[in-house]
Amino acid sequence: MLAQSQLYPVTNSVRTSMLLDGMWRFQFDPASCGQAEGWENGLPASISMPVPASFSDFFTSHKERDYCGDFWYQTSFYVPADWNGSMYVRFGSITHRATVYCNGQELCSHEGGFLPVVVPVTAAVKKGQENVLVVKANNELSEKSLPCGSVKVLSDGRKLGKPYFDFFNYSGIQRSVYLVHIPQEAVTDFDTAYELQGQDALVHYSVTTSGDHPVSVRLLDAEGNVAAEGQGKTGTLAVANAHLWQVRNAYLYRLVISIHDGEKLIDQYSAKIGIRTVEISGPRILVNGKPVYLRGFGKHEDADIIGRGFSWAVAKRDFECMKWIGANCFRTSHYPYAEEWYQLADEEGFLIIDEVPGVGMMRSLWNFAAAGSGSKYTYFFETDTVPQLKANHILQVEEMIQRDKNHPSVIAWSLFNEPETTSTFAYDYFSEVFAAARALDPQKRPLTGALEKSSGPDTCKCYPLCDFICLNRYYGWYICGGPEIDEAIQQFHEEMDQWAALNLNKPFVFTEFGTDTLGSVHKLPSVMWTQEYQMEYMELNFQVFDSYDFIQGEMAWNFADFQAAEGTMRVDGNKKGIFTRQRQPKDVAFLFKKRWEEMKDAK
Ligand code: GCB
Repeated sequence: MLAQSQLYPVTNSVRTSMLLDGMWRFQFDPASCGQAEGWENGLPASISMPVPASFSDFFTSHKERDYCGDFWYQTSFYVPADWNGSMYVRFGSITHRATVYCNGQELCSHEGGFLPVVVPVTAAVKKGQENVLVVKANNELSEKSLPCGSVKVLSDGRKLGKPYFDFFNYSGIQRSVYLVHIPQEAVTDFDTAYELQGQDALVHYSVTTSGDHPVSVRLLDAEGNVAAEGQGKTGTLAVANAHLWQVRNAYLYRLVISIHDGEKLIDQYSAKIGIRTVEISGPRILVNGKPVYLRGFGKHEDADIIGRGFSWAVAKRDFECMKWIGANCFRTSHYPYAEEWYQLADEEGFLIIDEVPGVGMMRSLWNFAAAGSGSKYTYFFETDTVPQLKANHILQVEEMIQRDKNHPSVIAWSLFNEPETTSTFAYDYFSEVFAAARALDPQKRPLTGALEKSSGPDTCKCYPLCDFICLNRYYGWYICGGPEIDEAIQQFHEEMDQWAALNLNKPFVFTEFGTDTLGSVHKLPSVMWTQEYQMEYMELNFQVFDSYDFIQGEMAWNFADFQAAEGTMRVDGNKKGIFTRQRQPKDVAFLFKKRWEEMKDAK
């Protein structure tokens, strides 16, 4: 059980949430001297910095864009004199770790850059006055933290982050920040699980509060009419003629949870929920008992100027593009996204494979290429740092499930992306991570993880842990690209035939396949990097997907071009987008649109 409530902030008659987004103050601290010099009381030489956003792409020098080390943020907020409940500041995330101070007082530290940081401030604030909020953050990568990487120290002493993953190490306060005031006795958590019975549904619920006063719940339909009511912290609501949350046809109820003292309302919290079930049955993924074929993307939180910062505008455009192309799902590769993405997916009926930042668990700066080609590497799970890495991994799984468990859009948890999986060390490590996740989800959603090329049918020790199997495969790109593409497809079939021979009776989903493609380059006959090659590659991949009944999903890599670390393998970022970074379609987008629109929900 996490110490702080992860509930998304709301405002109602008893709760207030104030958005603290805007222009904050900011200062780099390359010598890590801020603490010794008392910066928690106020930054001595700060510049302005928008929140939420990654700091990198505002700058015009390499040193600042690629900054690695400690950096500080500061803002101030006013606390009304009549606030007598509990107060906390809730950051959607701070990348990758942070210590937070209020009026100079150190209040909490948090590890991990993609999940909320909830800071109780009740004892530190001055009511009826301005209060100073300071954050000391750090974006160094290591083999103990998620995602994994290392730090290189250059001869001038400057640190440089060396990600073991293929996305830019964007950092900062990248999601919204709220000041929240809640009653002393409050709802701190809730969860639901669903059972369908013909036209009706049972909603099993459980509520946690910080006190003993009685709890009541009401389920409102989309028009605000009461669909069911219940008393007590746990119970079951019987919903007659339940309106189900369906794939691309969402219906949301509102669960209203109240704590009363006699007639007096002590606290109230409400959230939208969707009634739906998810299960794996043989080689099928079932939503509400019906098979669904996953059509979609691996994405990134990534856009011009704001980097990994959340923007409603970017999210809106992405959903419109995904709807236009006929997609029904996406994976939050390679970290949990801002909560607003899930809220939109709940509304639009998109399915999400929610991924923990368990990426880079191979010791290679270009492990995406090493992975793609199946080259060998040293075992990652055999070192001294593993116990700490595992503790971090499990904590982030816990925080992710706690945060996202009530979203109907979330249909599965992905617990890794492309780690080393061929050693018994890897199996032992992931057995513990999977066991932790299984114990946490009240809806018992399927667990999985994305496997790279060296995790093959004959080598991978970890696929038995997965309820459905996700493969990242680049036959025709990292393997036998260009003139050898026919050879690549033959090898692809050989691998799939080996998987088929194992008779696993589980669904397989391709969570990555793709080619880097420059939106401006055409050539006939095609060559790698052209739009024509991306089309040919996809057509051949589709033939493979259509040849095996147990393949139950295709999620192209990537939805859009995105920024990555510089190097000879990347042309100003990864260009495998089906859309450009500005969210305009490449030619191949029309191929996907035709294929996906002609597909029924199930294959
Ligand atoms: C992968 C990784 C992904 C990379 C991709 C690529 O296997 O999971 O993070 O971006 O390959 O484009 O190489």
